[in-house]
Amino acid sequence: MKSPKLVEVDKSKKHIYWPTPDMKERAWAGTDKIYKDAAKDPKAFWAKLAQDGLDWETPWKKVYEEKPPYFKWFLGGKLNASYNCLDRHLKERGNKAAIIWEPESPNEKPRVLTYKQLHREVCQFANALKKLGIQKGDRVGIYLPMIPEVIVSMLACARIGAIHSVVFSAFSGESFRTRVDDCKAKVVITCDGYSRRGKPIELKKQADLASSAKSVKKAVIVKRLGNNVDMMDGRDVWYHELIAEAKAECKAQPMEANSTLFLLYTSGTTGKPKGVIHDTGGYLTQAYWTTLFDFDLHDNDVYWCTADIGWITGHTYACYGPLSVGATMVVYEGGPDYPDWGRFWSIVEKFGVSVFYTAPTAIRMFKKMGDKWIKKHDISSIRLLGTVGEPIDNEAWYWYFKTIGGGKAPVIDTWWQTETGGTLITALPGIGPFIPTVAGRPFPGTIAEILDDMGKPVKKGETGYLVFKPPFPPGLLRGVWNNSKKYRDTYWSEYGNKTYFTADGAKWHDKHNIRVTGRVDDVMKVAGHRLSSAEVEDALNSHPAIIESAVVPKPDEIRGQVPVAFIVLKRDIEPSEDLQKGIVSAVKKEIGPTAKPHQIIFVKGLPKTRSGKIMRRFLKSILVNEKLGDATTLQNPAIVDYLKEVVGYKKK
Ligand code: 6R9
Repeated sequence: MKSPKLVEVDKSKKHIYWPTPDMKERAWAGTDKIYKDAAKDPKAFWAKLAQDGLDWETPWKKVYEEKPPYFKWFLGGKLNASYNCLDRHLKERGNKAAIIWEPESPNEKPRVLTYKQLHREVCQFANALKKLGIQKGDRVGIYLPMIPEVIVSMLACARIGAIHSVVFSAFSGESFRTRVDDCKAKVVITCDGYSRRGKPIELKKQADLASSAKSVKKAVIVKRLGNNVDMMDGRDVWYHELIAEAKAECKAQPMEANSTLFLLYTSGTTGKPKGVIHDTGGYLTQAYWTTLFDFDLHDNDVYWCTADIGWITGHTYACYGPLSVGATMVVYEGGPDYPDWGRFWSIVEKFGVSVFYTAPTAIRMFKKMGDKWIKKHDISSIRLLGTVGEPIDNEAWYWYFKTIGGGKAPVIDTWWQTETGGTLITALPGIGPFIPTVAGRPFPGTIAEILDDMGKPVKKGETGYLVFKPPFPPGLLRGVWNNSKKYRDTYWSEYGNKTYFTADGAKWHDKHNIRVTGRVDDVMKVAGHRLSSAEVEDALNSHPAIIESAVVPKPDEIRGQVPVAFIVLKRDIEPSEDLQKGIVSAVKKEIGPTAKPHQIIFVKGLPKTRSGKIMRRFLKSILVNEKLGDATTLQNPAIVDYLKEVVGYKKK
């Protein structure tokens, strides 16, 4: 295949690449007529996609309905997500590999599950869950590393109409417990342990914190590491024993399109993570079509999304999306640097990966480690590259395009959020253009706008707030578990209840294409993972030596941003190195390693408004030597000079 062509350099000196004729030809979406047609009647457009892409048990009665800030798609229609990911492929693709699983250790053999085999195991585990008392609508907490059983567990829940809540396995046991408590999970699924960079992690021990929650009746344990674990009588059961005695047929439960498929907890601006609710029909429609269009998947592709299943990217693009289109996907258990920095590229070579989807933080890391790791492997099978998680900078974009893609694979920069369920702004591979740092166009049938403070659309080149207008994308969240106030306040209050607020800044690069500049609230992106100031502050403030704290992001070359903590100690406590270490490890224990403050600055006070709100933006600016805004609204303006001195602020 020929390279995408660099045809123009526009006024902003950005290089603009367009797809080659053969890219256009192979693409599911190859002309921009699709945007025009979709814009004419977005509801009809999505209805056609839902019909063409998915198998429905019962047709819907109404395509779309709005009761702001709530909305529904495909009302009355019934379908099952697990059926759409498995059963319907059996006839034509039964023996095609659904999952190629690569274990952490290169010495351990990969495991391939065909669609038939995956279907069988999902049915067995679904039957087992039923036996354990799980019914339609019940919640199941999943706390597993990247092993096939995590996908089996999700699909088994979906099959019987249970709602899964997956928690990232590198989060602490406390984090898992909080989420299990919030959704009152009846069953939790975890494993004995797993290995990370060759070191054993005893996951069951951490999971026990959640298994002892009042709502939990049973804990299912997958045997992965083979370490000794204490099994609690009457509560803990082995996964393999359940599977061994379960029947291999289990009818998929038809679910109303708007019934909840899963919850995924994510950070917001307030302390407790919120359980984002995703529905079945709308979510799956968007997952299916964005996977097909964005990555232009065909039957001979080997697709690899490197995201962990604990994030939305893992849910949509390492489970529901690729499986609903019948793709072959690689699932890798370990990290990018184990046993060395060539690991990802050895996997690409080994399985002939053709579509590779990762995050800017990983791209920057690979770039830093040097091209020698890449040169050791033949990665010429790659024909398309994806990126997600944060804005990608020019240098990282070019490095990715040239070194990983060999200058022939387009870089598909996909903007989206946990809340949007699937990608919403991206260039499509058969349509383009591909412009470094510019995510691209709103997906066909979705309506994005960029507004100023007053709610007016901004002019080209001006930065504003990215929002979406009705009809809302079918994959958009349907609520926050147990907290409709949070749902309204977070997403539907900035510009009223008919405008979805993303909390991202953005600008129009040209008439169609959007450049997303990043978050505008107190949520940071640490190595692509969302983390709120409030969450880390909560963890800090529970430390006995701390009175109060403020956490702000600082730019970091590799991780994008890292948290820095300003801490006020109790009166009689002196700062010390030991105390610092103790504080860092307390945060790690409470939340997990991503949340670890990179730097701790002990101060005697924090900048506050008259109503007592901490003004984090002052701390942020002081940290990066930025010009400071108006300090007159502060309760304690003198604190600013003091903080400048402590931090070593240079500019005026
Ligand atoms: C999928 C995911 C969402 C936030 C989002 C934005 C940032 C994601 C991006 C991007 C610029 C991209 N973000 N993709 N910014 N360009 N291609 O990352 O979900 O973890 O919920 O984070 O990530 O700030 O608001 P989530």
